Amino acid sequence: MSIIDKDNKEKRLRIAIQKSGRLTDYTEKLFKNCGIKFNENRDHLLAHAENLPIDILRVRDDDIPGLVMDHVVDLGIVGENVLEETTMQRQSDNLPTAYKRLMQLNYGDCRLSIAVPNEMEYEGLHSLQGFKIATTYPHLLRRKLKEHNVNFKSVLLTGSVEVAPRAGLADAICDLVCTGATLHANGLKEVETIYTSKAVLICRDEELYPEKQAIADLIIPRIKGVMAAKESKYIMMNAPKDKLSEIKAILPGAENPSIIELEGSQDRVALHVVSREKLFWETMEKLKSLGATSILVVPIEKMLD
Ligand code: PRT
Ligand code: ZN
Repeated sequence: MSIIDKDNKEKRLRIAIQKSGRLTDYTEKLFKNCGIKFNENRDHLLAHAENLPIDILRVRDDDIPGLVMDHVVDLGIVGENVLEETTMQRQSDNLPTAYKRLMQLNYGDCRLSIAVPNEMEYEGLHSLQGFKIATTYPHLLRRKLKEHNVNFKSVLLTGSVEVAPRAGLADAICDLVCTGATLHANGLKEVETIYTSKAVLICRDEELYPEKQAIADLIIPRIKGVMAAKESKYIMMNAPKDKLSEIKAILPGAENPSIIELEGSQDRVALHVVSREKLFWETMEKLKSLGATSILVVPIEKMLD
């Protein structure tokens, strides 16, 4: 019997996530915050959620788009870079490429960039004419260079791309960058960003069985709620009544703050507000200069509008 039997196939929502890598901790934390309880042992390919009809399939990130496009799983979380590259690869292989993009998530940020040795004089994409470029993303690279009529040869590497120029395998590389430290450590400089990426939640492009749709309808708003909460803060302070309008004007997203009387005080009140934007130190300092005291900025765990 397959690890996923027929009954499960129709009734339990299947979600593919990265087994072990840069997206895994964030994804597992997201699921926990959404109230999905599951076995955290990453050696288990399939984890059944304990409290909801959800099965989590742990796989390599590169396999996630195909699992969704082939309808093996219902939802998947993957980097946009992998999704886009795999889509183009599958198009050239005449494989199905349909999927629904449900939402971008707020982790997995990176960019796909071209980098060349530090000593090279780089004057624009035409400087790459005739180059050998090592990459794991040949389709994204080709799409960009084709737009600029640059001919090149791609050298496909699935790991350690950054050592290719030094090893004499290529003249330049096209790889994911986050802080830039890896490029720096390998004597390379970033010269062009060709794609920016975050993790995304995708769904198979087909109607789900009603039981599964009901679970999806339950957890998708929860995921949105966790995302929104992460960006939001609960701000509290005590403030002079005669400065309230000035204070409200500088508070991000403070259209409807709660104003609460302070016992024993005629001229000061407490102000509470949910802000969907970041509150910068500079704003807090301005609030203080307007007479606000006890300014507290508290993270929000969950939010349902
Ligand atoms: O085993 P599996 O195939 O599942 O994992 P993987 O090794 O292919 O992927 P993994 O875990 O490295 O990355 C998963 C996803 O995280 C990527 O597809 C991106 O969407 C996203 N992501 C975010 C990154 C980075 N940041 C990142 N910095 N993926 C890779 N890197 C690598 C990059 O390739 C380079 O080697 O980190 C290095 C550069 O980092 P900096 O900080 O030195 O610039
Ligand atoms: Zn991978």
